[in-house]
Amino acid sequence: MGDIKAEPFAFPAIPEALALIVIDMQRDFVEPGGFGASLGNDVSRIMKIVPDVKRLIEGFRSANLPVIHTMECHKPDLSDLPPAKRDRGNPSLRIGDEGPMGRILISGERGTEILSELAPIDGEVVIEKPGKGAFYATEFGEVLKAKGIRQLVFAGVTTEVCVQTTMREANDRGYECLLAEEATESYFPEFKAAAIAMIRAQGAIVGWTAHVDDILEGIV
Ligand code: TIU
Repeated sequence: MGDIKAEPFAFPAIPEALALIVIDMQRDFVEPGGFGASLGNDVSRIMKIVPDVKRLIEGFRSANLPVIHTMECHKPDLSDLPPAKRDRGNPSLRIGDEGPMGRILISGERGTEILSELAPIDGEVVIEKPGKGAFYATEFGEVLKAKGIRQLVFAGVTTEVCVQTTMREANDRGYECLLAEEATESYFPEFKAAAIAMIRAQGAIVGWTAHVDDILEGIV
């Protein structure tokens, strides 16, 4: 392992410091009847990245590098759901309401699960987060510190909401962040393109971006 071909310049991968962070690949964002659909979004766009996310997960597992999953979800009693979040977006179903896949974005419900194709395996950390960013009100920062992880490769959804929020939180905490372009998606193609452009602008001001093939080639 060494440099990974990336934009705006090569990403200096360090094997003992690198981990894959898979953000919120949950049924609620991908399948009809979930939270993403309740906000009026075309969720079919998201399903198309599943094979690339899967390739990336399998590559990290084969290279014996950590894979950490996150889930956006709330406690059944909604004690970690600020009214400002519940009231937002004028959705047909609000967080905590009963939908076709159980209660929307609630821990333990069917719709809140990670897609079965991308399910965590034994030993992989799963971070349940009430916010868009993975550091807020979670053990994520402590887990990274305990494992000596300082470089984060990001996959998951949505690019400009939970992925970008977490990348920005990580960047400010001193982590080097690399976004896998084909393994992330937005409900809005123009937002994905803008997020990728702004992350790597100004000399990687928030981080790097790279193609999945180049990341997989770089981690062997
Ligand atoms: N709505 C949207 O684009 N995203 C979210 O609400 N959460 C995540 O990005 N996971």
